[in-house]
Amino acid sequence: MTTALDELAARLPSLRLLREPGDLEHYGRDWTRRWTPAPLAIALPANAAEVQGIVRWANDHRVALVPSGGRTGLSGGAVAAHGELVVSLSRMNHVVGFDAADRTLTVEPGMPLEAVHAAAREHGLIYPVDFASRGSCSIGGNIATNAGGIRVIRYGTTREWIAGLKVVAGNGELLELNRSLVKNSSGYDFRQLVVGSEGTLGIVVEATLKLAEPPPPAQTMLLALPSMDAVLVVFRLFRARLALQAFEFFTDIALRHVLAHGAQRAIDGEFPYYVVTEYDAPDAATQEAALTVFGEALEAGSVVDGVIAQSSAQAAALWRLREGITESLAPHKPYKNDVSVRIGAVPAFLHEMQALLAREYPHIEVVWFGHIGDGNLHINVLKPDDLSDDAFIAQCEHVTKLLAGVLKTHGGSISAEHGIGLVKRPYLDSTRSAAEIALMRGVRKVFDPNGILNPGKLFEA
Ligand code: 2HG
Ligand code: ZN
Repeated sequence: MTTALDELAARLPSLRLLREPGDLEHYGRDWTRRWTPAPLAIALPANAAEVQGIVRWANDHRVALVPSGGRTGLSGGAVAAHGELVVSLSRMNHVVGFDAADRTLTVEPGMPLEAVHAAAREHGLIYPVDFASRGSCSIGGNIATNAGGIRVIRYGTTREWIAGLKVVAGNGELLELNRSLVKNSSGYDFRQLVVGSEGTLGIVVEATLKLAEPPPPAQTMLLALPSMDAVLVVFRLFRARLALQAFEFFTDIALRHVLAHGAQRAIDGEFPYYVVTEYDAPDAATQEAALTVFGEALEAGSVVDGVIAQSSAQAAALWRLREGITESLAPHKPYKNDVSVRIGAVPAFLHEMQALLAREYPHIEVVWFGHIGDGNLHINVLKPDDLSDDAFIAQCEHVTKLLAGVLKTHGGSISAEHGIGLVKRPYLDSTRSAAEIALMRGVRKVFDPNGILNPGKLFEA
């Protein structure tokens, strides 16, 4: 009997297909680790024509597709647990071109973020979106989730750096979105609709990225702080007086895990909160200004200790305290919340959220960290050894429902930068109105009439 997969192989004879159990396991999951991978097979297209062929085949046979990048996602957006064909873009990982006049870099979607950074630097420019999984995540996945990271405070999210996209829509059409134009007032901007669509509208086969001038030389500072209120006070002070590139906070519990994972302590003593901040400091005057601001914070009691990196190796060691958190928590099977509110709403939201977490997780370790300058907090709840996986997730989902309610009253979002995927799907309506969700579903129907692209992600299939 000829299977649908045999027919795909016959249609696209040079398409690489993997069917070994080890490959199904590897490509069927992302960093969530909650679902058991069970894809039909893995396709590794080499070009846009093969992607188009796969999408047309999937429509003919009504086979669901899961677009797949570096699978570093934290919301289950790249999980294939129901016989889907995983479309891994990992072989489409080349630079297509650089345009000096436009200051754009055109790349294939499977390129790791770190390789994009390196390619931009070859031209004396930067691609400024950056975060800890840079070595493993892919630019296509960054686009699918509108990834943010540690420099949003200066540069914004992925969305702001996309000049144009080539996308194979769910109906098999190859779309060239925005043609990398700076100005284009000709109707709906489908490029921006695809950014953050989590693989439910189309598969990105090429992206033209905007590049920027490198920032001035920076200094990296680690601060120890007495309270969450102090973190907010210091943020306001530093933002007013320094040209911030990053302002990231974490708690003592996060620090304990990173240190246990091999990072080096940079400040002696125990403090409840820490901040890693980076700011432009190209000359003696700006470095002096930073010291003055630090001194003022110290005198006011909003900072208790601090250290300024004296070399790039020291700066990297300070960054490791922040960037190593996710990896250090992974063995504890964390349940992750990734929430945001407007910067102005942070203090009120924090107080309500702190009370909620203390009440609902009395005997459970909860680790906070994140991009406080963007109004974005990561809350990782660690599974106690004596609780089963299912009981733990049930408890976390109960609390997330309450948290979603708090977010709704503060006008926030249940997913700041990780995407909705499978994990946040039940809470989408805390961030989007019923009218918006209905429109989202309608848009999906137009792009993907048969619902073959990443069904079940974002909303129920
Ligand atoms: C980060 O900011 C990432 O490091 C991961 O968004 C956050 O592990 C997390 O919850
Ligand atoms: Zn983050």
